[in-house]
Amino acid sequence: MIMDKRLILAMDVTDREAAIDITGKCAPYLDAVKVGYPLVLAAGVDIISDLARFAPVIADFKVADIPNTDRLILQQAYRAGAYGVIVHAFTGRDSLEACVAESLIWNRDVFAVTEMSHPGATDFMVKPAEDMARMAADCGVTGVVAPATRPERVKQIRDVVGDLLIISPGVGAQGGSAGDTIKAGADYVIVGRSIYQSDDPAAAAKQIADEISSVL
Ligand code: OMP
Repeated sequence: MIMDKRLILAMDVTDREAAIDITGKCAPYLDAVKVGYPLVLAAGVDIISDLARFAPVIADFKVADIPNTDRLILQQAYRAGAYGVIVHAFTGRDSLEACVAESLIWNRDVFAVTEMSHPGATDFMVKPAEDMARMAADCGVTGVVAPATRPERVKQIRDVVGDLLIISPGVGAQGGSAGDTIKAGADYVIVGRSIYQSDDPAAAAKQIADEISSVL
């Protein structure tokens, strides 16, 4: 990924044509587009290569299984054209190592979730988040996912992962601010609803990209 706009679109609309249309319109303001279960289950896995025409695709499959199953899932995601895959870290070192090994075979990216952005993440994920981030860095992931809803946690996770990429969801609809998240040390913010539910998604994407460039 070329770090330019520092913005990743979370494309969670479930209509194939709308997903393609919105991504195409927003593409000038994005570094990547993230697709997950909502869109892939609705539109089929080919949506990954369809969207890859506009921007590198991160497959958000939150992979969380035994090493062999993880490896098989990543194989299919990369084969479908994903540039990166999001996996969970809580499954432990052997699972994460299997994901990194598969990413290296394909020369693609893999991102590990540390602490999630929603309120419920504070039930179980806050305490081990820094240990998970440390383990993920040790295993050689491309980057980690950290919460834009808690910029102070982005900062703490930055201290743990050093130069690793941090991608941060939770901007806009979940209450986080793009500028604060970048200032806290994230490399990219991930934004979904604030862009794709807007009457003018391209203008919304541009506004966030402008906000980010104003704090750089
Ligand atoms: P909006 O809340 O609509 O901007 O979308 C956020 C996107 O980021 C969705 O696709 C979520 O599934 C995803 N996400 C989070 O919101 N929080 C997390 O902690 C992790 C993710 C993710 O892995 O992308």
